[in-house]
Amino acid sequence: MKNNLLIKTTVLLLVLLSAKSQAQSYQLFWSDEFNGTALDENYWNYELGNGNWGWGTGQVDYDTKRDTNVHVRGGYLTIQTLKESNYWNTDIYNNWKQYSHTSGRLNTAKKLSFKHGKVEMRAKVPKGVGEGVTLWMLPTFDKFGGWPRSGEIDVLEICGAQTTQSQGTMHFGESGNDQHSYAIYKPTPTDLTDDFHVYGIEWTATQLKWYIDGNVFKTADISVPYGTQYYFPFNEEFYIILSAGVGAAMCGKDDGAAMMAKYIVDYVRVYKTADEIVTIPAKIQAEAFTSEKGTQKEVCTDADGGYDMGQIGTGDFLSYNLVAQDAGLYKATFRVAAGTGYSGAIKISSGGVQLGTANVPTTGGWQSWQDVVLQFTLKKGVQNITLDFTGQFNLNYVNYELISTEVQPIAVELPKVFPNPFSSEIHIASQEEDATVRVFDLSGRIVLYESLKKGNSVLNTSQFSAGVYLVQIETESAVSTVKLVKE
Ligand SMILES: [Ca+2]
Ligand SMILES: [Ca+2]
Repeated sequence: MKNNLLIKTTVLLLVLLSAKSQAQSYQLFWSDEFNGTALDENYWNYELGNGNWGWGTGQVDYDTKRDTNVHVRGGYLTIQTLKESNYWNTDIYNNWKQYSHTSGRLNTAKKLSFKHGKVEMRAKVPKGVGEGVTLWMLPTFDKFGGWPRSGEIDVLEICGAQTTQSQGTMHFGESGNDQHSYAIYKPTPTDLTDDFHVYGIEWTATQLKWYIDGNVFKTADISVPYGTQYYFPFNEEFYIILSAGVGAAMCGKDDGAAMMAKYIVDYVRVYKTADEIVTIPAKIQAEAFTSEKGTQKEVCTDADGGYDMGQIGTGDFLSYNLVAQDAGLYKATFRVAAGTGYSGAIKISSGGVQLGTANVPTTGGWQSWQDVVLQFTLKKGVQNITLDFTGQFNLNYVNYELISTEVQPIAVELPKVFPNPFSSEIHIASQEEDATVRVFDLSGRIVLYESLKKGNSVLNTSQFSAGVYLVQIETESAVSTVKLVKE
């Protein structure tokens, strides 16, 4: 008995210790405390209108960005549903006036996507027949196809007529054959509208866990197939949606009472485990992506060894969820290789904003590595970096260096340099007004120096001897270097 108790105690202690160390390993990845005076559109998008059949749920409200429907004040985000008295007039330029209700709907698509972590929102939800408020998540890239194939995670769904409960759900399955699994939390006798509560989800590679005020009410193992046929699509990037509305099939019609319901959000926070938060400046290996399309990891024989991402083709992409420690001007060095006759380009964007395009030259071999450089500014904090590819080449890593914490204008498209190999001429197509070109031979000697105007320029290279040259083009916003071969 005594030994048994000791074992039980030890096991319990180990469980507690491991739970504690897990809890401790989370760090804040991103948060909006709503302390400003306007919605932070670096991370939030307004979704306007009524969507297709009331955003797919039968909601009757028109979502606007009017201050009366969505505002940030006094440390809170408020989304307010309003019953409109003067709707259905003929003012086609104010579309919301054709709807009986207005409300708000926000998402973080392309701006704050992430894979795994904890999402927590402290909010006070509204009462009101027909009202419905949600915090939910959709996949950024629909990797497995349209809804519900690529999944949906509903952190909270609360109907204004039934505010003693919240529902947590996950959707997956086949088109036209939605599979879902849900649980309802009833903090009886508490009415959720009485006070603020913390609504959260913990999301790992193997598990989804829903909780309110720390009370877990649903746990789903997403590491095994659901039933005998459905694989869970949740190991990809998702983004957050916050919405309030009226008349969704789930919450019913409004009862005619004047609606002044307020969905008041104190904060939304995203935590990740320390090892899943990747900060820049740093060298980011191509294979450390969070989502990808069409590429394949392969052994790399470049100086740093490891792996590269190969099989890159037009339309493919790699995405990374990084955190910039400072705002400022960054230099990105893309380590690329392209076999003879192959080349391409990398369009880099962050938060949906295009930062620039780096041209990838032929390097003469799929493991013959070269640097291609691009400069651009980044804001401080979470970066949803996407590398969109054209052409065919391999990528080993991207080295992000902070050049200056002074904010610079965002780079425009880099000049194009061709052909490669060249003989008596090099052509340069530049989108910027003033640029200088320096051509170096392999000993580092400048063999040509010219200023360029916007448009197409031709450099006479007939006097160059055969061999390898570096063509460096400096514009106001960027310095790019490509390696060319004279035949
Ligand atoms: Ca707040
Ligand atoms: Ca690599």
